[in-house]
Amino acid sequence: MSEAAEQSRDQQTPPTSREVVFGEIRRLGLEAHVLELEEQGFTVVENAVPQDQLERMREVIMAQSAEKSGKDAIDLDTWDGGQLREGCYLLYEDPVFEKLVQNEYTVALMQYLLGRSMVLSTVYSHVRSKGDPALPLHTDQWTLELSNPVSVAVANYALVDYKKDHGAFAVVPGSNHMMRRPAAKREIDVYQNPNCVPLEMKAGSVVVTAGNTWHGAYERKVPGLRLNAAVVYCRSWIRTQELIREGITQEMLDRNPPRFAELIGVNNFLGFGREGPNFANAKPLASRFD
Ligand SMILES: O=C(O)CCC(=O)C(=O)O
Repeated sequence: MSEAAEQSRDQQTPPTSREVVFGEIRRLGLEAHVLELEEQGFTVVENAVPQDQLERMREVIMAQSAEKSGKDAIDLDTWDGGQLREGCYLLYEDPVFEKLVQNEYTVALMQYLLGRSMVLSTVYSHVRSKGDPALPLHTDQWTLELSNPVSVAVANYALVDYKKDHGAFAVVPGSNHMMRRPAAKREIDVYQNPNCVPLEMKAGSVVVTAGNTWHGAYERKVPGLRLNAAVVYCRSWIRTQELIREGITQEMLDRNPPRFAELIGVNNFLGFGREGPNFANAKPLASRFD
């Protein structure tokens, strides 16, 4: 083959997954975050979400939470009326969450952890108010066995400033290496576990956590609300937490880039009916894209 033909063949060859995944990590300057994910099991990216997006997400979550909790209105800074319901199925609540699930920092780190064929599992909000108990340490990998590489990972966006006594995210650095879930009471309780630390981060930051890392949340001890957006991704063969693929509309697909459809899992050939599987749509699962 001539040099030109070889060059042309090379130009036509799609990049491998390794090239795409690490290319994105380098383009976004996330190399140190990848190392941190390996070493600590989590990493924080600051300023991952702009202010206007934060505000819209807070509005939508509070509206859903108030409605489900049977309250007329709830105030972010002053709420002191007890426990409130979570926000969930948020992808279908407002297009602002379509943007969130495609956040380039998160997607780059998630692709590193889960491969490019990963799918979205849930877009959820833990709404913490005064008097809510601490959330015990746990892992998010709900499959029977923990694994490394992981099969599940979560991006927790801080939608307000996080402080320990305001209900901050809690994590045990390095727990990803233990390859087991916390068991004893002293291990599970965020206040009793001596290795558990609060992530005191600014609104707009995201903490990406591997599925085998122990994490939870501290109690909120003051009025007002601690809001997050917990966006979970998993490997394409795992059952998603929310009915993500089932809820998608053509309008949503039309207004987003093709990568969105892949994340939603619409190209996943699993879950077919009488019409049979559509292997043509399963291309993203081919080896160069795993
Ligand atoms: O409320 C929190 O910050 C904890 C969230 C959490 O545990 C999770 O997303 O799995």
